[in-house]
Order: sequence, then C-alpha cells, then structure tokens
Amino acid sequence: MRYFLSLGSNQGDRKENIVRALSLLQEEGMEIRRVSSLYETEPVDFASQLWFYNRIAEVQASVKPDSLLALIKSIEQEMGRDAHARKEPRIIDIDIIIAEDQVIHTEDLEIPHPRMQKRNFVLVPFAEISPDTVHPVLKRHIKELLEESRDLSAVHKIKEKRS
Ligand code: PH2
Ligand code: MG
Ligand code: MG
Repeated sequence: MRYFLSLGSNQGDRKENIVRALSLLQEEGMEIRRVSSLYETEPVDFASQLWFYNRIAEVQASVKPDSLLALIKSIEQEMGRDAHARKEPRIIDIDIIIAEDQVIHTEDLEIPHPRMQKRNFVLVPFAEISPDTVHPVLKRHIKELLEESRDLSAVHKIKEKRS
C-alpha cells in the first residue's frame, strides 16, 4: 500500500530527528519512495513553542495501516518520545496522512488524517511531491486543498546543501 506520512519535530536536532525516523522506517522494511523538502513551520494549536521541522514522505509498504501505526509508535518510543505528554515539544511525531483510498475511523487511527486539510505544514510539503493525489473523502486534489486552506501559519522551505 502507498502511504503518505507527515514527520515533525520541534525538540533537539529537528532535522536529524526526521532523517533518523525515516531511516528507522526503512530498516523496518518500508520503502521510502519520495520525500519533500524540509520546512520550518510555525506551531499550529500549540501555544508558544519552538517552531517545527516538517516533511512529507511517500512510503510503499506491504503492511496494513494498523501494523504501520504499531511500527510508527515503536519508532517514536525508540527515539525517546514520551507517549503520554500531550501538546508538549516532541522529538518526533509521525502521522499517517493518507493510505490510498482507505477511510478508517477507529479509536487509535483516523485515516485520512482528520486535520490534514487545515494544516499548511502538511499541505505545502505534500503538494510539493504529489499535488494530484486525491483526498478519498473530500474528493479534492492536494493542490486544491492547499489553495482552499485558510491556515495562515507560516511554512518556510529550508534550503539544503546537497548531501
Ligand atoms: N503537529 C501537531 C500540532 N501542531 N504544528 C506544526 N507546525 N507542525 C507539526 O508537526 C504539528 C503542529 C500535532 O501533532
Ligand atoms: Mg501529529
Ligand atoms: Mg502523531
């Protein structure tokens, strides 16, 4: 299944945390197909915190969404995220944004991510790598959701040297 994941960090070495999370996903058998640029983004819903680094990754995986979620939780834990702290600065947050045409509402998992269409820190990097992906419920392209977004929070692309 083809997934789009959002990765975010606003604690510690924000760039390194996102790079490490992607390599841990890869070590667990996820195939990283594409990644967006890194963006430095203003916190949304979190009062007065450090700005985040965010990135979207397109991942090919044989596992179903619930297994991918379990893997994500174990990686977040391995990287030192406190699973109980809510709305606190976090070393890493990995969210499943879209899983093809799947629509899932369980206690643990909501796909598509319920707030993705309201968040520039998701829509801007997503539109960079896959503007024509269709939201399976809203039936809109990512680029249309971005055009229609009323989120005013700032999102700045990080210029990276080639590595
Ligand atoms: N994640 C949140 C809430 N707010 N803001 C930014 N800029 N980036 C995030 O990754 C983010 C957020 C909840 O997970
Ligand atoms: Mg999140
Ligand atoms: Mg999360």
